[in-house]
Amino acid sequence: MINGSSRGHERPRWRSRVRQVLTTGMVGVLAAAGVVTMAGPANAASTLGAAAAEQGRYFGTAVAAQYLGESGYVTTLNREFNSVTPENEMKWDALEPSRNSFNFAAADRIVSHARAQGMRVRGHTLVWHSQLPGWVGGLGANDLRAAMNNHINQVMGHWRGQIHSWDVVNEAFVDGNSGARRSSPFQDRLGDGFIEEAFRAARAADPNAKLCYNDYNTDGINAKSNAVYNMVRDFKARGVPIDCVGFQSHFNSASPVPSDFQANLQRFADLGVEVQITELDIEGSGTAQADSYRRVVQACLNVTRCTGITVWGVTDKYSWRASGTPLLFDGNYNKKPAYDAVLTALGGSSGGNPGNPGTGACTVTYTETQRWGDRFNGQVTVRAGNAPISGWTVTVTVQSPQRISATWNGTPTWDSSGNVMTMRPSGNGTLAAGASTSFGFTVMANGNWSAPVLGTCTATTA
Ligand code: 9MR
Repeated sequence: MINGSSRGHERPRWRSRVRQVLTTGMVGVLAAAGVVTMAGPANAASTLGAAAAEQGRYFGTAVAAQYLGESGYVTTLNREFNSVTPENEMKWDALEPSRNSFNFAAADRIVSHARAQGMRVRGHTLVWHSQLPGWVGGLGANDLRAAMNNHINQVMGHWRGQIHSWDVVNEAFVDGNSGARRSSPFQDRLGDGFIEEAFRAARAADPNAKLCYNDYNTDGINAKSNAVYNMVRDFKARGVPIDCVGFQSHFNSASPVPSDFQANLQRFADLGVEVQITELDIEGSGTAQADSYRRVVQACLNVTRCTGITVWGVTDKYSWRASGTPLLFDGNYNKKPAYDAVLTALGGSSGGNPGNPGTGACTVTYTETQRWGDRFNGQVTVRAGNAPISGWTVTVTVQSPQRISATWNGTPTWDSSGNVMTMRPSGNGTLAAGASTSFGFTVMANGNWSAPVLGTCTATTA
């Protein structure tokens, strides 16, 4: 039996009808009346790539060719991701170690693997001050211009038609408050115009690839992102070919997800370019890390032109942050709380790890069970881990102007914004090891059909 409870001032007249539908199974009647019935638990996307695809996005990872022989790595890569970025194999030092002598082998292995799996490829990166072979820095202006254009032509030509987006120019601005260009052979010899020149050469070399400018510490609104913004606005005004801006999104405690992350993505999108989150990783662990990941995913989903997210590696053990744990899978390819947060934010639903979580823990999965013209019903399933629990707490966050207007099978409390509902059991919260229970709620969409965001399940033990 469903225990209805609703927010006092918003008790909806139709709530009893929802209860009736749920208790008497009149879904067919609603469907005949033109009501959309959403996928049930069995159909919810259970991988990052599939869940992102249902949101019209891709979900990618950086890949290093040397791990393609490791079964845990490849299994996880193939199962979860539908876009890859070669982590180092398409950089100048890897591809053109001496002038006009190209070595595509390692990058080709990644591209072949991706294409065989139906994954997209992001090209990274054509013109960058780092991982640049010494010979480039020794060239005079005319030679350097010729070498840059040749590098772009040869590299893009090699994979023409196979790369969905290219980071044409990477990290060309300094950190800090000046908004100035970073010193590099390109900047120092060719001046500010090198970026525009690179983009024009890139458009000619592979007209179907999206051409991106990519940088870090540009994730919030600050002097550096303002400088990039002004450049992109100028490019758009003058018809310089640029299609996308990449936000690397390397976060840690000193550089957390900025509060204006979404606003920053949106202002770039409003210039008429795609925005992509290109190298996401977030230092930390547990709930705090999961919450940060969730915010990043939600920000992307809230920006129509945010077309995809790439995390900077499959597993913590191969992260460029040598002693860090910034990714979605641990060193044994177990899904971390951050994984569950991302999948849930994408509207997917995880089967969880067999044998995981451990003693005293619980997991949550979300499913949209029904949709009407103005609202949808969500169901959250709470499952105990390997040990019994005596109670549980889960937060459900909706995006304003969405409102939760009814709940059942749980006792809700609310934060002051009214967007965050904390749900606890309505009666005895005991769950045996591996057992599950569900609660439900109705969200008035008010035009926003984003899935609510679940917090990590917190268990209490007797
Ligand atoms: O993850 C990459 C690491 O393996 C390399 O040693 C490093 C060398 O510069 O580059 C790392 O990737 C960087 C990316 O290409 C550009 N943005 C910053 C990334 C992390 O440093």
